[in-house]
Amino acid sequence: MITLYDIPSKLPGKAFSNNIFKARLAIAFKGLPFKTEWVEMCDIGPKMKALGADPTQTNPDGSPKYTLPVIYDDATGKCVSESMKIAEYLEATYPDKPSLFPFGTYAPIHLFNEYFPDVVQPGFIVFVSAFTDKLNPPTLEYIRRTREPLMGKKLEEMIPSPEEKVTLLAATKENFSKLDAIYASNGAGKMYFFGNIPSYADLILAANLIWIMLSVGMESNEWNAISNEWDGGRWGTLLKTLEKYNVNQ
Ligand SMILES: N[C@@H](CCC(=O)N[C@@H](CS)C(=O)NCC(=O)O)C(=O)O
Repeated sequence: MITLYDIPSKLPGKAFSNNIFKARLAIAFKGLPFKTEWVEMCDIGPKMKALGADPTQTNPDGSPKYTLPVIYDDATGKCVSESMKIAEYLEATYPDKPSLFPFGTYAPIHLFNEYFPDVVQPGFIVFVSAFTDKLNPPTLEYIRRTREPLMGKKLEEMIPSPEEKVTLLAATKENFSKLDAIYASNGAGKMYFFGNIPSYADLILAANLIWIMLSVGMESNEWNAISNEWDGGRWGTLLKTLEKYNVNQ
């Protein structure tokens, strides 16, 4: 059984992180049974170190930094850190399950993974700042402690004004339209990055759409616009076919 380490929030499904949704969707897409172990952000370092997970980044003081997602697979005894490495591990270890990298499409999917953060970048602060009141106190306190000194301001001061939000979302919409043209180049009716075949590229997109939906609120005008109006409803339609992989176990 695979254990997925994820950060809890006050939301009903607890999960909220875009990077961790990538791993959650990838495990479910493969059809593998798994369980979630919830780790508040302040506990990621000590818990992942004790588990023997690899760090993924470096702290400002030069020490190794641990991030989630991490998985532990008791069938192989392996611990894997970092969402793309997790997808590659699942593909290599479970080749007979539905393919995350159909026809060996590793390079284009790596490219997509590098490119995608630029698509959401203008709206990033809008989306992350909306989670502040949805986080559990230990995680919120950790974010304050680690981010406020770096940014030189309080979290509350990082929340964009309603006017700024409109501008940032308009810039995000423009980026999504460029991605829409890329998807549309496959031809009419072809929903996925590789045409009719879903892959990890689409899961990267779906993970971020779920994160955006939870951030702005499923019932909000923003989510209605993003899912039903932006790019002729492409993103909402795509998410409808992939949200079944947002499994909470
Ligand atoms: N490229 C990494 C990014 C992982 C990442 O930044 N994870 C965040 C949660 S979304 C984290 O664990 N942060 C811990 C921290 O900042 O201390 C991946 O995709 O796995």
